[in-house]
Amino acid sequence: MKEQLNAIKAQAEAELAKSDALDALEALRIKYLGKKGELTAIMKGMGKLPPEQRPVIGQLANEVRTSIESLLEQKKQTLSSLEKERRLAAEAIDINLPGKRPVLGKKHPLTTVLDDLKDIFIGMGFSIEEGPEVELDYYNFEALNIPKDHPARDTQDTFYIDENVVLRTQTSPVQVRVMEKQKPPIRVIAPGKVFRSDTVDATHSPVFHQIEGLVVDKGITMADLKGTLEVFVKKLYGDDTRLRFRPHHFPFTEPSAEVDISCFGCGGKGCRICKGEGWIEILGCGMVHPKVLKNCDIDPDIYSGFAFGIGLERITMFRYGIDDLRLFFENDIGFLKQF
Ligand code: 2NM
Repeated sequence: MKEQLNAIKAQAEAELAKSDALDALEALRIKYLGKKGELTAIMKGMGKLPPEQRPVIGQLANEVRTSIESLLEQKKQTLSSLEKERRLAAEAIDINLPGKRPVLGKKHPLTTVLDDLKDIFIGMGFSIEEGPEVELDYYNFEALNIPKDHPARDTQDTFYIDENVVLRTQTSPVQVRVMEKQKPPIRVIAPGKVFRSDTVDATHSPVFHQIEGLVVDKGITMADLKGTLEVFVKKLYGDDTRLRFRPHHFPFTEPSAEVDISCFGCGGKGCRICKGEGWIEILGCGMVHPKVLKNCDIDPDIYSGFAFGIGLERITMFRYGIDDLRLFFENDIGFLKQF
């Protein structure tokens, strides 16, 4: 029996040494140590031994068992770590490969210019106000001293939702809402989309953007209007830019003016950009009409104010030398990538 046990030990050692996978290892464990295994069979046969041999063989059998167990455990550790290394090698990521660059979008040119404009006016103490694009007739027209028979109300010019609701044709209704809820001093700009029933061409679109400004306080004069616009224009187009105020008419301001700036293309000599004029029209403005103040419950005998309106597409076209307004709305990546 002693020889048998030693033979089992030697055989187990040899087979374990050759074993190279975890499932093969498990098969060996069953073969030698399992219930029907070779060692178990010997242990079971111990009862037939003469009594004096039993402890000797018993001890040897236990030693063989322990030795095989510890060999199995060692081998299991080795194979597990080999397997882990193999898996790590197979799953390895080559960090030398160039990554995929995320495609970064860009600001739309209209947004860039609007952001510049906001910065300039915020720097002068203005705050930014927004309001509804679908607006009551009252705020879009009536409160702004544009009566029922005014040509601006023609269905040719305005998108009507119903008799009392329109798509706003300017952002002045935002100013009216501000004057209703907030008493002077008021210093706000209202940027946003406006809508007119126009046919699309290089300089017209039924949807475009305006920035309107409003200042109301005691003692506000045309000089404040001119000073504010001069600072704004010089910050946007450069310190050499000159301004020219031409008398004009708006129903909501009195007096009213249109403002031209000296052409940034030629400095005033006349060129293709200014069509030989030397001047370029960039905005409309005026002193808020007393009736408009009264409509908002602001006393025109105590307070006065100025307002102005700037077309965002127009000043953006001048800034970048864009000659067709439709480019802003076509989402042509080739166009948008240039800014
Ligand atoms: C313009 C030109 C002149 C204007 C007037 C007002 C309000 F609400 F205070 F009466 N807001 N904006 C205004 C004045 C707008 O756009 C060319």
